[in-house]
Amino acid sequence: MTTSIREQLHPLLQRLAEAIEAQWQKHLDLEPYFLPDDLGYVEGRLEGEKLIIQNRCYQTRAFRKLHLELARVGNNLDILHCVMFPRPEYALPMFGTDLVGGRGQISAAIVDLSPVVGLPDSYDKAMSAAIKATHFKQLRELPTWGNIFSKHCLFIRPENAQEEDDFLTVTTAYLEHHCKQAQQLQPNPEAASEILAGQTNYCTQQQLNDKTRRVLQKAFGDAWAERYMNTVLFDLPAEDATNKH
Ligand code: 18B
Repeated sequence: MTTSIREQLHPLLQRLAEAIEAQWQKHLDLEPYFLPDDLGYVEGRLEGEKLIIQNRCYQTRAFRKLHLELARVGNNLDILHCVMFPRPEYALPMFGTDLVGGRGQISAAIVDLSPVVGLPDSYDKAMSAAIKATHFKQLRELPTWGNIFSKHCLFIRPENAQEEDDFLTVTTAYLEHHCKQAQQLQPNPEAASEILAGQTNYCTQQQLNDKTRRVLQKAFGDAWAERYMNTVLFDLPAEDATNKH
């Protein structure tokens, strides 16, 4: 039996999940995207605590896959993960966000629109404007694989309710700008191989995140974690032929 974990998660994760879906519904024409049957809802327990994962995916004209994932490890680790994968004909950055926390405290809140073939001017402007009025006390340092992120990448440990609200506001602004741009953009098939190379680099680097991998390995084992990271979290279009638009 599957149970919804959403209501049990840290309130900031619930609010961010709602904000993401609201932006998607408002600006994009969502169509279903099918994950492999066994990967939509997953429960694992190898060492220690139970890990539950809930995935929601869509596709649109410009996006090969919109992925929102909520996960809970035991009673003390809550995770929200979201990545929007543009189709290779669309010269769009990668929207990504990760919120990790539990027991009332978020330890990592990260959001970015990461360039794959440079960041368009409108993104520079919108992201600078969104972040300008904020002040976060605990900025966190990116790991070396994080060289894929833009200079507007926000990576913090929010200290209080105000900072949580500000993170939500910035994330929503980044996302709204991105959805609006995506709706207007015309495809450019000639750029597809360059865009695909940029997306491949993004996914290859994200797969180096040992903190993500370790959580998955502990609950599901090494092989499953590897498959999950490269078919669900950071996959590339070639592995995706069943989801043709
Ligand atoms: N990630 N995160 O998504 N990760 O997926 N995440 C952590 O306080 C999971 C993304 C990012 O400091 C941590 O240190 C699991 C995307 C960065 O070395 C844990 C899943 C982005 C760090 C997890 C998941 C992203 C990080 C440690 C699948 C950015 C810091 C928390 C559901 C767009 C890495 C902490 C470092 C950290 C776990 C970034 C436990 C299991 C899309 C930069």
